[in-house]
Amino acid sequence: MQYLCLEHFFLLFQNNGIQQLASEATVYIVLEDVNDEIPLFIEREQETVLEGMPPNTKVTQVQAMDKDGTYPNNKVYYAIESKDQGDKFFSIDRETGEIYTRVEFDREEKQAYAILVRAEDGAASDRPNMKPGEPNSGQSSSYFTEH
Ligand SMILES: [Ca+2]
Ligand SMILES: [Ca+2]
Repeated sequence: MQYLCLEHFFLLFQNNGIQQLASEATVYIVLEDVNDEIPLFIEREQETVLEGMPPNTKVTQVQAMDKDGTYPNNKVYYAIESKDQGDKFFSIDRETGEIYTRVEFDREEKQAYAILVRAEDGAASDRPNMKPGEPNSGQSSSYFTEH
C-alpha cells in the first residue's frame, strides 16, 4: 500500500515537469473609474414653508445621485445659485442638501419663491468639452410656497 502511494507521487512529479514548457498567469485588470457621470437630482414635489418661522428653519432636503463608481467622482456638493436672489432667502448644507430659511417670511409680501439648486461632483470632469479642472454639475429648481 505504501509503495503504491510513492509511485503515484513520482508520476505526478513527472507530469509537472512536462507542463513547464508552457506557463500560464492570471492577470487581474482593475477598471479605473473616470468622472463621466453628472449628479442628477431626484425629482421633488413642491415644498411649503410656514410664514413667520424664525431664520434657520429647515424647509426640506434635496438629493442628487452621481452614478460614478468611486469617490470623489460620485461625491455630491450642493449650492444655491444666486439667480433670483434664491441664496439670499435660503441656505443649503453643502454636504447634506438640507435647505434652511435665511429670513422670516411674510406671505403678504411674497407668496412663493423659486430657487435654483446646483449639485456638482467632487472631481475634475473627464467628460469631453469640459473646461479643465471643472467638476460635472447639474441643476434643479425648487419651488417654495408660504402657508
Ligand atoms: Ca461624477
Ligand atoms: Ca465613471
